[in-house]
Amino acid sequence: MNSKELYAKARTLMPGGVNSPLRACKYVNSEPVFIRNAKGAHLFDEDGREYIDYVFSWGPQILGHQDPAVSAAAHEAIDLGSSYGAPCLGEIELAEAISRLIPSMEMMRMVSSGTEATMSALRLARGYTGRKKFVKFIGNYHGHADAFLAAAGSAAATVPGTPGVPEEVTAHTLLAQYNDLEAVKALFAENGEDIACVIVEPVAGNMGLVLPADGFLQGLRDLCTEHGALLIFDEVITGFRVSPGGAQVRFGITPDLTTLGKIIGGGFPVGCFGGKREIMEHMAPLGGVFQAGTLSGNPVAMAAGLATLKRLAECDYDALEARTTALTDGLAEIMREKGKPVTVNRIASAFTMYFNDGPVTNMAESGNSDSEAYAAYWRQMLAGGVYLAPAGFECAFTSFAHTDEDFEKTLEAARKVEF
Ligand code: KE4
Repeated sequence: MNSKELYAKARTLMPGGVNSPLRACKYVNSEPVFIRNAKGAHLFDEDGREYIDYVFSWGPQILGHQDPAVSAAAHEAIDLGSSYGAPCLGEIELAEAISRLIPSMEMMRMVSSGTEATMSALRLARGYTGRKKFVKFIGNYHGHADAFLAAAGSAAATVPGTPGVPEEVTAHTLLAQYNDLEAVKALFAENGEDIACVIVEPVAGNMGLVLPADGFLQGLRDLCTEHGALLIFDEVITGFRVSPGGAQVRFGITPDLTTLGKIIGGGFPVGCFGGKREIMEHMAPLGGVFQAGTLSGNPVAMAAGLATLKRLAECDYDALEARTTALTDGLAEIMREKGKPVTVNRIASAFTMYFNDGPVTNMAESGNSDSEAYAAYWRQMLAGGVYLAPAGFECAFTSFAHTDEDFEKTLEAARKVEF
């Protein structure tokens, strides 16, 4: 069956025919293509078409698809068994590797998704401080646990309100605009010692990419320290993406807890939360804060994650950042030559090109983008063999597998876009 036929069948079995809303391509008024396989920086769909990928499974595949070392590690692991439900060496090896790269993570726990990581980190912050309230930022997305579904980003941004989330749950969720430190100060002034934590994407990736303003992250650090609240960096996207040690190493800010996902699984389901030993020791079975998971620390996923981090240690992040800057400068110039105002926000190998005069420093400014122009751009780039995020409020990613030829073909496809 071709993608159209597969999509029709999928819609009879799964809501919207997908297992995650973004994949339905509603934002770009399109139907999804069904991917048969992937290799390097390329995807191949069920209709025999080939695409240059800039989604990479929403971030995990920074090395490109089927990196030989990662695939070999997964094959080797699965030949030993797929899941034990008991401690295994791989959990120690991946935790050690993460702790070496992100020193603030003295102790950690593996889970199976970013949602589990952030949900558990919030519970830990509440259990550790004995406080209920917490601060998140409008347009930040921390997965779909109830408490976070207030003014969330990513696909949640397209769902007005969120049926099924009782207001009693989000009553403790305090909101501020991203980069608005004064608003956070006001929340602490009003709620002071009732705030358990501030959770933030240190580089926002779910309202499109938005960089932290100078002093914003340090300001959050200082406010949390002053009021005895925990600072949680949600590095599910930025971890090992914006530097080999994530955003906290790149910006030199130390959070109390960090959440990870995506890249650390090497394409397999892995999430992780961790931080100061003294805080983490409040987790069961040592402490009273409960969390558990059947497939946590899965040996195959651990092996793929470890192989990924080992391979990343050989990669030149600065070179990829320079190549990504050149690509995005080229895309922006082409759009401007077509009369379309665009703003590019970027860091390392992540970027968003907004159809917007800019600047884009928060969700309100991100929302001022021309979504119709993005949808037209997305559809024509897809027809031109380029697979971009099917939503204007997501990041696009380059990888260590992209070639100069891939980037040149991408620019060529952009030159053919008409509005
Ligand atoms: P998962 O539960 O999807 O593994 O992770 C949730 C999550 C937590 N924190 C951040 C900063 C995230 O970006 C995410 C998930 N990201 C979205 C896309 N931006 C996943 C893709 C999807 O929802 O289909």
